[in-house]
Amino acid sequence: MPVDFSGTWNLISNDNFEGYMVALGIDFATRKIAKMLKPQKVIKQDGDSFYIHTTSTFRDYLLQFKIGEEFEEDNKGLDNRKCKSLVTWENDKLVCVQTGEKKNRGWTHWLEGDDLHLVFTSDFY
Ligand code: VL7
Repeated sequence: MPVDFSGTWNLISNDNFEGYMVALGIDFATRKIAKMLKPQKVIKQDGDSFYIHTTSTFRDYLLQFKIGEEFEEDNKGLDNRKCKSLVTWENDKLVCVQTGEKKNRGWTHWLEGDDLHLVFTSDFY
């Protein structure tokens, strides 16, 4: 059985989200608001097609992609830097590489028990 990320997910913790936002150069005021948020994610997985809608009281972000197909991402309302993104499977993990100004930028999603995990990476410089 392949992994299925479909569902509605609510944030329960955001360890060092602050550090990631600092690495992206998000200003102090925005960081203070952003780290208090409890965003909700609605994920729809249909074969290799994904729809990931993250909503919060402050900002929303919609991501749609197909596994193995590179796409332009604008990160609108986040750090607003454009990048080229590619999502692939690494075993049961969903791994995104975001090529652009920030080196080693990307994220990984995986399931563990009843929880959805998400780790972001980015170099500071
Ligand atoms: C959220 C990281 C932080 C600026 C606002 C925060 C608004 C609610 O998790 C996300 O999607 C994953 C896929 O699940 C990767 O695309 C979207 C990323 C927030 C950047 C920058 C803080 C301002 C949070 C949208």
